[in-house]
Amino acid sequence: MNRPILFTILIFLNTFIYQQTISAQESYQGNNISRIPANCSEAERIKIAASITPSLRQLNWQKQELTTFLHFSINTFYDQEWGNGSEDPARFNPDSLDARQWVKVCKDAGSKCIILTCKHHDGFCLWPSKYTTHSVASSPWKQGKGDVVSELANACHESGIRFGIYLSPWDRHEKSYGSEAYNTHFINQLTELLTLYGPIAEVWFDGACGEGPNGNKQVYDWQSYYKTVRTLQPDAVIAIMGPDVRWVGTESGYGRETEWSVVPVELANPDLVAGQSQQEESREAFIPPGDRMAVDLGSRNLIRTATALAWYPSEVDVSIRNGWFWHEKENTTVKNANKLLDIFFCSIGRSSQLLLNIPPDRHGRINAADIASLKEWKRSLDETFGVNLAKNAKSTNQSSKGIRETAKLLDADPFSSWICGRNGPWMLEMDLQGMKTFDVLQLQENIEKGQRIEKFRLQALVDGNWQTLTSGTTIGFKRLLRFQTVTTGKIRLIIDECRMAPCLSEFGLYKLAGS
Ligand code: FUL
Repeated sequence: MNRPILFTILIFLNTFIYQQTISAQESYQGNNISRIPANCSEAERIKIAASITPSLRQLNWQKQELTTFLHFSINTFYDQEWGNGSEDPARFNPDSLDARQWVKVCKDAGSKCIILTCKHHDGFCLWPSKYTTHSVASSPWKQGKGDVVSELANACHESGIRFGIYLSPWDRHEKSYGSEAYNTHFINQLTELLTLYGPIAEVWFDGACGEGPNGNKQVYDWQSYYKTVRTLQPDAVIAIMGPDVRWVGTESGYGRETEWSVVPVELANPDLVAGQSQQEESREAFIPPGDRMAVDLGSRNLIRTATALAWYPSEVDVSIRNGWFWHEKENTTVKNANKLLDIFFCSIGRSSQLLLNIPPDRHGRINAADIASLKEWKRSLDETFGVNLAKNAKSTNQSSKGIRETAKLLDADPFSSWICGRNGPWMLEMDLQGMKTFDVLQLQENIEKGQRIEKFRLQALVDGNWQTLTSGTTIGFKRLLRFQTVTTGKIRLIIDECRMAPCLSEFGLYKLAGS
């Protein structure tokens, strides 16, 4: 063919493909809930499960990987975790509150979103709510003219980090709590937060309530709360007591080894979540062995009896300290970088979002002890994940088409995937183009196509024998596995079980910093 014509055709095709890619992203809708017809066959049921995908807001949330939680309020000044609502606002007086410092610390640690406890269970509001006097407006801080929510929201928007709100449904100060009038009060406060502070990425409704048998019982109007969020901030995910993000079931920082984002729809029922949430101030019940971590939420066996399935991904919340709020005595027991690294592998590396709490102190600043741990943690993460040692790998067991598609596993794009046939097991053999030493495997599925992989293993050719380095069950958005350090030039990934064809999007091999 004449060269200029060929060139023109190529440019046309390129532009066409590029536009297709752009419009595909813009028009992404997701199909995050499906009914399962009665008498559905096993194969149809699996096909339905494999075709459930995140909504756009869930997809954008999942990409964040790390969100930081800031527990800061009147409790900070009372050295307590749960206030009873009788706290005096006069005690709230940080002398050098610096929301920009909070944002810098969180951003430097790799966080993409910050959630602030705008109102904890004691009812004290960090913004001057029109609907109560129990707020910063009654405090000496900035002569009652301050607004912590506004300072943080502005600092977040300024630096391009997303902003989320925690608003406790349980309110131990508000007199209307326990009556229908409280639902109106709650929606009024929610409306203030959703309209006065720019874009909100996440709304965190806590399920905790410690009212004993003689306490006030509030019948929450969840549907109206959700409608308020959807109307005023349609891009925000509603977490925990909400339909978009599921609490993992522990506050230890360690998610499930087998983590399905596709689960029976009943798991999003707020009454069920509330029953499992904190009922007393002590947190001991929320760390192993007393946590609420059912091992299996989405296996074939479990979904066999489900009537509807939903994309409902998990969030792992954990504090960098023992408590959620800042306590001076905990300055010396901040989790160190190694502990945070372990948590990273067992939360983000188990297809969950990590919601890491970093509580500002009484000055209104994040303490040096927390910053030191975070810096060291980030340094070791950057060192570990800086270079994908498989980046030049070439597949050795596929057609030339297969080789091109292997490149999609190495392009750092979690939404481009390796396409393979329907029937397994599936094997990808790769030549690493030289001897490499590594001890971490990273796998990602293209969740725009669903979560499908159920069982996989990684092997290396060592002294002429294929040796299994590690194996696992689910992958989801991201799976990280550590294993004994190995040096090899050839590896293979075998996917033994999968719901329909695998849509693996990323493959990485790394060497742990300092190992
Ligand atoms: C729990 C609350 O009771 C704790 O105080 C904290 O806010 C944690 C994140 O959620 O349910």
